[in-house]
Amino acid sequence: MRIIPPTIADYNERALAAHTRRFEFLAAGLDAASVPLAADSDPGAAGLDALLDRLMAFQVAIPSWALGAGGTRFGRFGQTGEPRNLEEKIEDVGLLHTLNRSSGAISLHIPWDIPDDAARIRTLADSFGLVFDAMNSNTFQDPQYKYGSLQHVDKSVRKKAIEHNKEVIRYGQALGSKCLSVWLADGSNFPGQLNFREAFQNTLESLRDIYTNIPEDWKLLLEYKPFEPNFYSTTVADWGQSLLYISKLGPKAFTLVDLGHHLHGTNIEQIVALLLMEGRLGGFHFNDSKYSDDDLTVGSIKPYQLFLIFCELVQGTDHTPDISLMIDASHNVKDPLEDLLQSVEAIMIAYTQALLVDWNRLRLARESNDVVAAQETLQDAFRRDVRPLVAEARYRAGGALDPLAVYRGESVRKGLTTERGSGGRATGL
Ligand SMILES: [Mn+2]
Repeated sequence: MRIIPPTIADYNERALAAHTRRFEFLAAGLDAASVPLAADSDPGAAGLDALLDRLMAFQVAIPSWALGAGGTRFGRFGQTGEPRNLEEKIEDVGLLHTLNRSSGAISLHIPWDIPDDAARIRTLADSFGLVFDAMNSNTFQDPQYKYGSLQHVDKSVRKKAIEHNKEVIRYGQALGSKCLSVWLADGSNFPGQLNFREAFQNTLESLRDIYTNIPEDWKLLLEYKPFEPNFYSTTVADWGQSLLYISKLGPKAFTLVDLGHHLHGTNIEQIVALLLMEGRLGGFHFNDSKYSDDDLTVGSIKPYQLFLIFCELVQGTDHTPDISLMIDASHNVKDPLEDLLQSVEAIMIAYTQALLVDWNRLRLARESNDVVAAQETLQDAFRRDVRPLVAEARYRAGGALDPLAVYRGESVRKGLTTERGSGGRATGL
């Protein structure tokens, strides 16, 4: 199912007058305060236009495993019209991108989404304006990985996991990806089960073997997670451990931060700041959580944390560091495509708010230890309703002023169900 530009234009036309009122009101306020971003933007662009250009250029990758219903340990409630193969997953991401113009990349997971005919898959993705973001390997499902993969005490199991990662790189090269993303379930459930030092050394040796196969213009991203599926120790448990591995690997290795992979109360924005400072932040997995790795819709629980993370991302000399940004969420009770539209919108809002922080005022407040002014400065930006700016950027890029309204108005899920049936199940966990 495709949504064609004239359909979007129809919806936009009906919403335009109300949108223009809201946008012009907000823009007038921004002019008065002068958009802080203007200082280091393209000199030819006015402040507001430069801001909108940044929003239009900003893209978030959609993972191929997020297009069907997720599940819990207790049950899974399937979604009708789920994509039955990689082609249909690409069509779904294409649909999202057509609506919001900010979902222009797809991230594949091997072996769930093997591109048998890479040339054909690339052509299909290209027809939607999609590129291939990070390739994700999987060394946690095969029965041989019961006691770990890259850390395994048996060299033949380590070898199998290494070869799998090399295969994922080859698939990625055929698709034009530039990045291998590694998350390991390796660890232990009980004290005594694992020799921590040997597990680390085995993992490092395995990663080194994989690293020698990383092409020159590629990155290797190493994701960390404190617990689950193992509940006593995890072999890449936190950002310090990830940084330790990648520092030993070389300049093409980077840490990946998944928002759900932290213990309660962890200051994620500080981790982001330090990894950026060291030039070792390579990727991001966006989601939200109340308790742990809940994989809920981005911005649904802790939008202020998301904003503070974007404040770190946009600070410094480079507003758009070359990092891989992806949503990594699971949809148990929502239509996955609606959930993804909400997640991308939340990311765009946090990004816009961060761009609107008065960084000069914040610096002065910090330098004079004016704690109140520092907090006020950040919250001035956070409490601003920037949705008309995000909508305007989407509109200028050819997308829908209100993507969800078009999605629902066009009964997309019903259309997908008619096309694909109601019994299908997308590959994934
Ligand atoms: Mn993740």
